[in-house]
Amino acid sequence: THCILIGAPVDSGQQRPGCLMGPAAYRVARIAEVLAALGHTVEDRGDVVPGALGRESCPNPTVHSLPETLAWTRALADASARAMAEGLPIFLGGDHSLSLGSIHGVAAHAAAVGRPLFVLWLDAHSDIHSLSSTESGNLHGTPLAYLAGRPGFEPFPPFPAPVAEANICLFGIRSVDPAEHAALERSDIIVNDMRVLDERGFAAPMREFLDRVQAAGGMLHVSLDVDFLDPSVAPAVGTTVPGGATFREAHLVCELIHESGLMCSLDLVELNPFLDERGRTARMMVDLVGSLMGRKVFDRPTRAG
Ligand code: DIR
Ligand code: MN
Ligand code: MN
Ligand code: MN
Repeated sequence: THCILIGAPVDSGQQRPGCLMGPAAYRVARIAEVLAALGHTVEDRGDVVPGALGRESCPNPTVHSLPETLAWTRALADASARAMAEGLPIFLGGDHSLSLGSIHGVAAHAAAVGRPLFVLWLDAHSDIHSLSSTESGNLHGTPLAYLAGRPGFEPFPPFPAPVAEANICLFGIRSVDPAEHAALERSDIIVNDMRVLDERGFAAPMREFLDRVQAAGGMLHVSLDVDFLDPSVAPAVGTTVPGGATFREAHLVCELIHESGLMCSLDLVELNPFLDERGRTARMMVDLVGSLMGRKVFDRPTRAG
């Protein structure tokens, strides 16, 4: 596979500084070398630079940094659509608002080639607020509503080819705001929250979803939020939530995705290296990328320290 690394040092979607160091941390954790060692070709396109800021606003006064997030969305959508034509883009975030742009470009490409797009959301949160429903004003909590083509995104460019809600799978969620709960209740989005995964395990629900993508001849975008993981294995994120995926559960999910051969694009989001313990979370994420791209946990060399 031709892997295209795209740095997305976005931090306008939340309010804790540090996410803009994410792309550098992934490079220091040797993401390119890990991919190359698995036999992939790797092209690092450096960091995306957003264009000039506009003066957009919206009626909800809690929403902040809207012009910044719009500038990122436009620039990332562009970079994403171009990369999709040439390989498998891996977006190095940056907070989760980067997915407003990355998936915009992925969806445009999927529509152009006439294949249905499926989205797997590995996260503690459901990120399905609109600009009007968000209470925090943090736009990293909105990309799922945008890509589903839901209303309430007025200053944003219209989403090119909204993803059918039955093609969206939330996996690992355990923190859902009341407005998000209401939105999910009247939707066809597949919700594998932690309660479901505790009862059924991780493998069966993941296989069910991957089988649906396969049966539809679909393309799969994977959006991996650091807080999908339990804070004990991935502390470097601004919004830790206890009770997340363990090391083994997360690698299992990644190996199943790899074995399906369906993944066309990947977001790595919410890493905040300023909160990390000597690069531990960055290395954990790079290890998961290794599993997503063909490494087996049993093949991993033991790592001292
Ligand atoms: C919360 C937290 N639902 C919000 N969201 C996220 O601010 O809307 N935290 N995505 O990572
Ligand atoms: Mn942003
Ligand atoms: Mn998220
Ligand atoms: Mn999250």
